[in-house]
Amino acid sequence: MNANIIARRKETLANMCDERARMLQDQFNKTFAEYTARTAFERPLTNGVAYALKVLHSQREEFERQHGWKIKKMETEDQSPVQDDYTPEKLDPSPDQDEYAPVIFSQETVSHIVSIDMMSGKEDRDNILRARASGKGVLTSPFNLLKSNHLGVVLTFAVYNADLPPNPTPEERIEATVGYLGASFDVPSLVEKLLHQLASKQTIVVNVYDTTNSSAPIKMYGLDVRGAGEIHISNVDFGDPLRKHEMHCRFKHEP
Ligand code: WA2
Repeated sequence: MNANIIARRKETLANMCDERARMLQDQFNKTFAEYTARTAFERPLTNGVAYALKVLHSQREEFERQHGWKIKKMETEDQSPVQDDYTPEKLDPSPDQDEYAPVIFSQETVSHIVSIDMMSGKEDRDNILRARASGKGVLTSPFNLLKSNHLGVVLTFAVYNADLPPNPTPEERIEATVGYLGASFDVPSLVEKLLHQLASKQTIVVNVYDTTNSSAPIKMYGLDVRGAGEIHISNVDFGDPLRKHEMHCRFKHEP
């Protein structure tokens, strides 16, 4: 055979193989979306779950070829005020970085984050770095979630390969990391839903704060409360020892 024919055969094989690999991959994504939808009742307070892959810069080209899309950069709030036509296709490709964390699987409810590099958003990035070095579930501070633009938090767990040694050091954890499983929580709607289940809505005013930085608490839920009146503060433990939260309650009417 002449060199031309050999080259053509090689290209045809590559295209056929890529097509089949992508079909299998799409099937897997569909399975993730269906499974997470079916089990959504077990996570009543979450917006949606997604899985992002650890991709080193040296792997980017091969990754993008295999998936048939480019790794996108997350738009910050000022670049994208609430817009309904938000689609990954309209986002810019991520500039070169040492590594990326593109979302490859998602629950339907957060399908708008597929292909976005989660390391390009400050809160998501901090979570990813802390989750993989610690092996613990970690929580972000409250920030405006993509698309909904509601205040929320993200919970992240790192996924490791089988090479993770027993009693690993943070470096060994980082090395053995393959991806990140995360869930987003829309705080206003979840607290609202919860409080509605209690019969006391007319009686008390509830506020929830992130008090991790005690001199600069961040309000996560509730309207500004004017006037004094007796206040009770309850601690709320969301499972990340690095984050502190409080619920502040008051009666609406003085006795
Ligand atoms: N999920 C949903 N909406 C978001 C968001 C997010 N992160 N970040 C900003 N808006 C796949 O930690 C890995 C989910 C990130 C996980």
